[in-house]
Amino acid sequence: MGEAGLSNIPDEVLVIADDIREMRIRGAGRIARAAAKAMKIAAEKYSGVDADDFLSFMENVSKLLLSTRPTAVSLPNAVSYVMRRLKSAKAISVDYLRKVVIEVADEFIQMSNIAVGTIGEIGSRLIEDGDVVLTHCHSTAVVSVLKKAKDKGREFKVYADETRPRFQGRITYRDLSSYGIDVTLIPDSAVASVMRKVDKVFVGADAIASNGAVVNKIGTSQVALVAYKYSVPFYVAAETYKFSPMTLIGELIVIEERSPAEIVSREWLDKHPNIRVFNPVFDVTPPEYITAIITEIGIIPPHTASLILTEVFGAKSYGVEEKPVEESEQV
Ligand code: RUB
Repeated sequence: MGEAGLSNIPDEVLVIADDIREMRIRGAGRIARAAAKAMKIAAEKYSGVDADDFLSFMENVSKLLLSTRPTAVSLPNAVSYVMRRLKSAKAISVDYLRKVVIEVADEFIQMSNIAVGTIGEIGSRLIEDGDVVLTHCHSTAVVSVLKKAKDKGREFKVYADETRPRFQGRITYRDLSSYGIDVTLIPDSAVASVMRKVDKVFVGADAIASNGAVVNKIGTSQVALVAYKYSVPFYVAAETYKFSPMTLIGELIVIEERSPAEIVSREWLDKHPNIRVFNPVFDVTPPEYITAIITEIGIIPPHTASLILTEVFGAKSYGVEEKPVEESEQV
């Protein structure tokens, strides 16, 4: 977005957008809640009086938030959750529209937090005494499952892989160990060698396509492949707003690529200017490798993802303009 579009966006909103882009706010669920919070702040701080101007201001805020990271579908889903209700509200006054944004943003945040708690409750039922669990990256939904299992007194151990290059596995380690869960950090390269001791794998999701494929942190599909080879159940814990409605109409999920400096240091890059680095930060796990997806509305097999999409988002909610075919093509 050009400077003009940013000029009247409040600093707090710009800071949230930057925090998402630079991964100080990360993880699909937190990104979605932060986006909703940013929209609420934007509405609260808006000082104009014209309802149409308010709408274009909120469109600009949406564009800014959507430009931060491309993969986690929770972000556009959160933004359109608010924008859809704003657009369908009667433009009585800016005060009224502001109230709509604030209420709907709060509603999304609350719904999201409840979903994570419900997934924890449902997912914890899959953990049995003596289980050894493996997880990849840092997922609030997976942490919720494991903490809930601990609350219920289940005795289990966790392997958290490091998740290079950004080491989100260390966040998982800290979260779980501070909760009294028996957790061991392993390098990503040790996944195959520990898998024979593992009973269940749990990972989160950034996006779920209508065919049940799961997009999550780079390395997830390798973990899934190894789990499949050793017949270890592979569970995905994901709120329903991680399902991508646009995949139902053929849109692909964009896999974010980040700076080479996340893989090797800037100094090293300067010394080796011709080095080529590829840093995709998510990958796609096909539905064949996924045992089940744990959502807040129940545990579903991956191939039923399209039903969740039509159930939760409604058949006509994908933002596709309805157009008849040209007259000459009509039958
Ligand atoms: C985070 C990541 C997480 C999912 C699910 O990637 O891939 O596994 O977002 O997390 P990044 P949650 O660190 O690049 O944002 O369950 O917290 O939504």
